[in-house]
Amino acid sequence: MTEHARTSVSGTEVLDAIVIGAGFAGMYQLYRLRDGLGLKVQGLEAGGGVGGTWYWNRYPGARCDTESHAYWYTFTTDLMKEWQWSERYPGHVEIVRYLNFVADKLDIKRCFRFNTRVVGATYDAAANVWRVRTDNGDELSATYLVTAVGCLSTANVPKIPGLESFKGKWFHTGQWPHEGVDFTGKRVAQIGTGSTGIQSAPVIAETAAHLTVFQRTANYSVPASNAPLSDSFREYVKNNAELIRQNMRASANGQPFFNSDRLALETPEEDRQALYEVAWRRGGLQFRGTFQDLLANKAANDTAAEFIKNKIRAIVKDPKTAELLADIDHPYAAKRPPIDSGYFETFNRDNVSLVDVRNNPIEAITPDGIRLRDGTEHKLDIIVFATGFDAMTGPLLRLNIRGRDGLELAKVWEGGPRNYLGLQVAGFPNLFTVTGPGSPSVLCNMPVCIEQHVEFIADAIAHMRKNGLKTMETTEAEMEKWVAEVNRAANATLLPQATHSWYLGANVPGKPRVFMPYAGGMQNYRKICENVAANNYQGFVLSA
Ligand code: N01
Repeated sequence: MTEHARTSVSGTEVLDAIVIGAGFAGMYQLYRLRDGLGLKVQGLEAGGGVGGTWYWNRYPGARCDTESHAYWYTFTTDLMKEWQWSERYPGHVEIVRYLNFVADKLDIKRCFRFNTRVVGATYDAAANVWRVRTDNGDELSATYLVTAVGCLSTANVPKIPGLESFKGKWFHTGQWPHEGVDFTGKRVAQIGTGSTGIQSAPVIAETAAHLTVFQRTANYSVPASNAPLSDSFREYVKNNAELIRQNMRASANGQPFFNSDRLALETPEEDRQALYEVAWRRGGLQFRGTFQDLLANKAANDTAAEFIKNKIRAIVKDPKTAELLADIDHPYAAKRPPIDSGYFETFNRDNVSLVDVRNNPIEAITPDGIRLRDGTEHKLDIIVFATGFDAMTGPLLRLNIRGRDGLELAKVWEGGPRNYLGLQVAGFPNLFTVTGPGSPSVLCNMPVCIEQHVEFIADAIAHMRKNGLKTMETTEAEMEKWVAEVNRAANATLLPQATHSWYLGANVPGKPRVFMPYAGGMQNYRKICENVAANNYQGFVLSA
């Protein structure tokens, strides 16, 4: 590491950059700034090791929905050739192992302070530095501050009256105990049927005495069809690393496959069903790409929705349970589409039941379990909250960031997130947010959008240093234009029609309803950013 530290007015060392988070984003950002630009960089991480999302999300069945040969770094094909995945979708243990492999390979860990949570960051305009405080009492200063805190790292535990009185144990899937949870012989409740709940229920059911799934909103799911990878596929990946990387970078969702050009509505019914059937058997997120118009046209979407609902009715034996599971009120993939390993089949087990909390909501948690509005009480030993996250804005707002003149990020985002390209907020010079709201992030395969942001930020900082520029900051006007573009892109799809989606912040009571991720496609977003950089970082004010 080259030393570029300078001394601040107060005498404390000023780093070049601070990177918050040691997941996919923070690790790569630290590496790019340290080894690519020769900066003095300090990483700060709340967890006890690298992994980010995967450090915390160790719940039963936690597995990535993106196929393993696309869920890794692609900035160098060397890493792609050195690592071998064991299954079609990587499980959380294997992903953490992979990230440790990369961290060791890049010699990243020594530059991170683990078990260190950032509790405040304030811009000091006179010194042009960010002053960062941690829960260990540390104070650090740096010219550039990069947040790499993930989009789904602030657990949403609903405020249900009586939780503190519960005599059993409760857990949130996103803060899962590292020693695991033993469900053997226990009466378990799972609240939530999003991607997480759909993964965890089948695994919890294997050992619990009884599992009761509390469903507020029924959800689609397509089989993952997970399986061990064959040697020949692994060989294919190794020999085609560059092609896979190019395809991921060129596709709308950062996946190694492209959506079909076929239109559902122009395909005869018999062929359409046959194509859905093939996609169902192949499994995975690719189902969404069966037709081009699925997310743009409601009538087209209805054909996919009906296909999946019929599958649910065919799988689940109890007609009442099947109807409840198939009673889905939003277009397919307007919420993040889950994939599963035996989710609907789980409801055929004798030790699993489904409870509708849409029409009969949870009223309270009692010392012995969960009570519903109609007075029914479910006696429980363990409650699992698979209730999601205060997504995208939550992880940033809890950093307690203040920009120029003490301007609070929370104040600027009172009515919902506003920024430019998902990367910068006016009033917060030299602060960069990797996969912030307003970027493709959660609508894309995360490592792909992370790499693009990390590289953009590193290039921008290199540009500033080369040209003797001290600050980079966007403007109110640029933010306004970008927010309009984010809204335009979302409204061109069916995504906003799922009114209870976390994409809109609707899962957190009181959170502003604003469509947060950029739905214009990763490949288009990449071009926008390339043009911005090529035009002297258009939309950012660079000051000497
Ligand atoms: O969270 P969610 P998640 N009472 O918000 C319900 C990523 N991910 O953790 O829909 C009763 O989707 C809520 O009901 P409703 C992926 O991007 C990735 O499952 O709000 N129920 C919903 O059913 C995903 O989208 C992977 O009506 C309550 C559920 O809890 C994102 O993480 C795996 C409730 C929350 O679903 C989040 O998924 C898993 C209440 N008070 C997740 N509050 C991989 O790729 C909430 N709910 C591996």
